Amino acid sequence: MTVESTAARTPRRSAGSKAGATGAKKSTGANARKNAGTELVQLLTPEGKRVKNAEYDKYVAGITSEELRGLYRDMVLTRRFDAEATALQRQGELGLWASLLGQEAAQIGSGRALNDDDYVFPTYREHGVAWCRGVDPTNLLGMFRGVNNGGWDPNSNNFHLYTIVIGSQTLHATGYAMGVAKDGADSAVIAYFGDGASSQGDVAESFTFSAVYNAPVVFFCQNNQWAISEPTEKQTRVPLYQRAQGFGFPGVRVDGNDVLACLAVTKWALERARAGEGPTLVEAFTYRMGAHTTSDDPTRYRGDEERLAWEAKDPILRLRRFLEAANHADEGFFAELEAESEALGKRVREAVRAMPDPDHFAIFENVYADGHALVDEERAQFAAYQASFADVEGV
Ligand SMILES: Cc1ncc(C[n+]2csc(CCOP(=O)(O)OP(=O)(O)O)c2C)c(N)n1
Ligand SMILES: [Mg+2]
Repeated sequence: MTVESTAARTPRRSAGSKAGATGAKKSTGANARKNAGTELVQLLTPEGKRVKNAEYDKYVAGITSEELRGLYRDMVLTRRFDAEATALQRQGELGLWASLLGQEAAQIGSGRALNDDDYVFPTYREHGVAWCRGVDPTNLLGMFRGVNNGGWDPNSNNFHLYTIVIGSQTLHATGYAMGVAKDGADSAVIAYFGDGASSQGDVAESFTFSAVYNAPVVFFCQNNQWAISEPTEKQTRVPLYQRAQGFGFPGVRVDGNDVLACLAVTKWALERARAGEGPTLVEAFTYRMGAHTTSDDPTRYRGDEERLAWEAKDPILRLRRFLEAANHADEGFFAELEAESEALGKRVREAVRAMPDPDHFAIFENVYADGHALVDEERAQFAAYQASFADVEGV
């Protein structure tokens, strides 16, 4: 992250100027404090019924049928891609996969709230956000196949590389956001992390710095109830969104399986950031429907009842119910989407199988701008190691 990379952005609006792309009135600090007491922001019930919300309705007030269908399409295609990646791992085509199953609304809702010049710092599970940023899904798979160390250029889509070191991307996001503010740029930054990551020192440090420096960053915590096999009760004695209060900025808990609520709350938080009002913590209350990764077996530590209860709150099903009941989509739309999903699965499968193996020595490139004795030594050791296989084959 260079300071130059943020310098070209448009000038920052002053805190007193008119807020945000939606034209909605910006929230005041008093509103923010009021929100901190809200238990769960929900705009769509699990049955797909639209419920009114005095604070957040305005952020989705003008949404069209086409945009609603777009959110549905995003969630369905993301789920299809994710299912394909899980299958590819089972077939030995990927080394590992971290499924987002169940978290589609949290990711698509927040992802679609972003402007193009906002910057995203993801974990390793943000496949839906990547989709919203226009990162080709096949590019997400190279690292999981072990053929590259990333798979996309972060600056092409303002979507940073996946980060496996839990919580560390919140520090990167905070530093980047401080740079954005210093540049006077009119954009915001969003950092994704999990309930387990909330226990990391890096996250606490990010909260402190972003609050004190009024950094334009949204901390988007997907509380999917589990950190591998540890339940959220092992991370915190208070609801996670309430942590923000102690750092001096607002926190909100949103129904993470409600794509409309996630869109609205994230828009609100991003507008606060753009208007110079500093950080916000959004806790998207959701559920990891699958295993932590394909290396995990959740039947070892949680029962079926919990999963079944969350299945009834499925994010895709609830939007479908709403679309059908309110005549936003017809059968033709759902049938076309089904065909598009299958085509995506096929494209992903073929792309993964066609990925070339990397040059074994590429890992030694770009470590230093000029050569380095230690890297040269390691390269030579590695060459000898590779050659030892050739000997075995020759026997
Ligand atoms: C610093 C660090 N410690 C431990 C791990 C091992 N680890 C990988 S994922 C994970 C749990 C993360 O849980 P959470 O933050 O809730 O995110 P989720 O996987 O549920 O999306 C842990 C402990 C790691 N990758 N990095
Ligand atoms: Mg978690």
